[in-house]
Amino acid sequence: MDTIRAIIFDLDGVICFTDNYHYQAWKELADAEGIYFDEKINGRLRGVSRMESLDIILERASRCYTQEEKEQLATRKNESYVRLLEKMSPRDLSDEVKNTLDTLRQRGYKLAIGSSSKNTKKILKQIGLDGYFDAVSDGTNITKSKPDPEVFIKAAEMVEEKPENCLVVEDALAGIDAAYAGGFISAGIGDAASHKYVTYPIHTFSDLLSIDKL
Ligand code: B16
Ligand code: MG
Repeated sequence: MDTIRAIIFDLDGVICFTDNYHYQAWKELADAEGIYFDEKINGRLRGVSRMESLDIILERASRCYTQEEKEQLATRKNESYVRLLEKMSPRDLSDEVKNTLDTLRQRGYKLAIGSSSKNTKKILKQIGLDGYFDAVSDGTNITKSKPDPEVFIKAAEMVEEKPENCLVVEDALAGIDAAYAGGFISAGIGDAASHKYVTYPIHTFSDLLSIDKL
């Protein structure tokens, strides 16, 4: 097996949790448009880009939306979501996550973010991790979102490591698909722990410290 030199973390669902804010913002939009939306459908949006999330929500719509209307809806949702993100603070970063990151850094690993979110830098700032990571690859520097491996490949390039020397940590099935497609070793938490392609299923974030290769 290859040596791990860098760890690439998904953001939402791994480092912090913004699911509920996504839910509130999509729900407000869906209600205004008269489209059925619930928490189960929200679960399908995990790790998926903003426009692909909108397409999932519009599966329940009673009419077709033009591309221009879809872009307006996505903008409206994002404006609500960004307002909700203002509520986040360093209290939204758990001691478990922060202590684990610090220990991995002390062990000499390069630490990077690989997130589909275009709001990654804002979220990192809100939770007090602005400038913490060696590299941030996110929705602003990719053309294809997960399950395409682009976001992780860009992160590996930023830290100057090959995919086989990087561990990807993910909570979304699409994220493990992306890691596998890119030739990365992976650790899966939550839903992602039972993915057939996950290398290391983990129960809680600090379990990373017990992975034999780390
Ligand atoms: P935005 P991750 C993902 O973040 C979220 O899980 C997903 O629900 C969201 O649609 C996506 O970011 C895009 O977010 O609208 O902020 O660009 O899990 O890849 O860190
Ligand atoms: Mg995620």
